[in-house]
Amino acid sequence: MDSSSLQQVISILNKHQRFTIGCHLRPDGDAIGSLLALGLSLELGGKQVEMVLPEGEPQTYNFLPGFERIRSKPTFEPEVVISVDCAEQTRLILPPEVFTTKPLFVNIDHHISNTYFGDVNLVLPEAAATGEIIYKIICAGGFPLDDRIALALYTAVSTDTGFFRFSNTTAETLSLAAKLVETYGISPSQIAERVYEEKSFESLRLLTEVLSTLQLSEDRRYSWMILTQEMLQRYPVELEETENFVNYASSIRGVEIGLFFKEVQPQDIKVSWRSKATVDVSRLAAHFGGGGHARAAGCSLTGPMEAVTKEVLSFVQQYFEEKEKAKAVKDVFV
Ligand SMILES: [Mn+2]
Repeated sequence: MDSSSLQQVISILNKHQRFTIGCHLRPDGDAIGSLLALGLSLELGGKQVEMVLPEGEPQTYNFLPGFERIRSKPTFEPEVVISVDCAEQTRLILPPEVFTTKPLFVNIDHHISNTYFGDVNLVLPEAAATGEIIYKIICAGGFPLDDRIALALYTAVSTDTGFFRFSNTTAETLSLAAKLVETYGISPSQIAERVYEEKSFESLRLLTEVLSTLQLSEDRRYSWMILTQEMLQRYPVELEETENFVNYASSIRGVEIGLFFKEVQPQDIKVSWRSKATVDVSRLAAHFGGGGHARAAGCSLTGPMEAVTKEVLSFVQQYFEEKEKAKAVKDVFV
């Protein structure tokens, strides 16, 4: 645990008055939850805060108190800009004008691939969610915590752990969740229902199309699916609603890597990677300029779907072949 940067962040939050907070492109529950938890806590402590998401907030999280306070444009000049849950500056969706007065730049995140782009960086890859780090800051710094903030934190932590199913779920994660439920009356079933179980009809129809593209490699070690612009035109849904589709590919028994190729714009293919305990997909995604976590990562490639899938799949195939070879060498010598 990086206690010196934790203390540094706390003293910055105490010392300054005006904060602008932003998070990553296409924000998920952890990004929105962390943004709101930190923003509302600072505000409750008497600070001036602007939470900014320029491209329109994902409506999945509109039940969170304070959601209506998120602005699409910044209106003031901050002393401090804080990025939450964002691994690299290019993915931060704050407009450039928030940096005109050269504010102090604070980077709070848990992605192992974080590029330490801030003036101060609090990056804890062992944290299951950035929400967990925000909670640490609030507790260690004695910042206010109320029902609204607790709900934002619970949403951050529960969504980034797949509702406490993923391998990043630790005793610390569960005790944080328990504390929030016990003290602030949060209903885990209500949040799970709202965020996880409630789906649109169109997104389920789209899922049937995506599942019909499901393929399995010859060695049955990796599996993949695709989503084309044409499918999206038939069933127009927010891309965030397709976020969990990739889990079907990785859920196949024996499969070590699941891949999902999404044509988010013509020629712009986003690739989601999921793995089980044996493969660190953040390293494979990094080969294509992406990143993320060991079990969940992403990258983007430009080109037609067919060329992109071919390139990525042959890289994955090669990865497994080299792994086999290395294992064979070890078996001979050990
Ligand atoms: Mn996160």
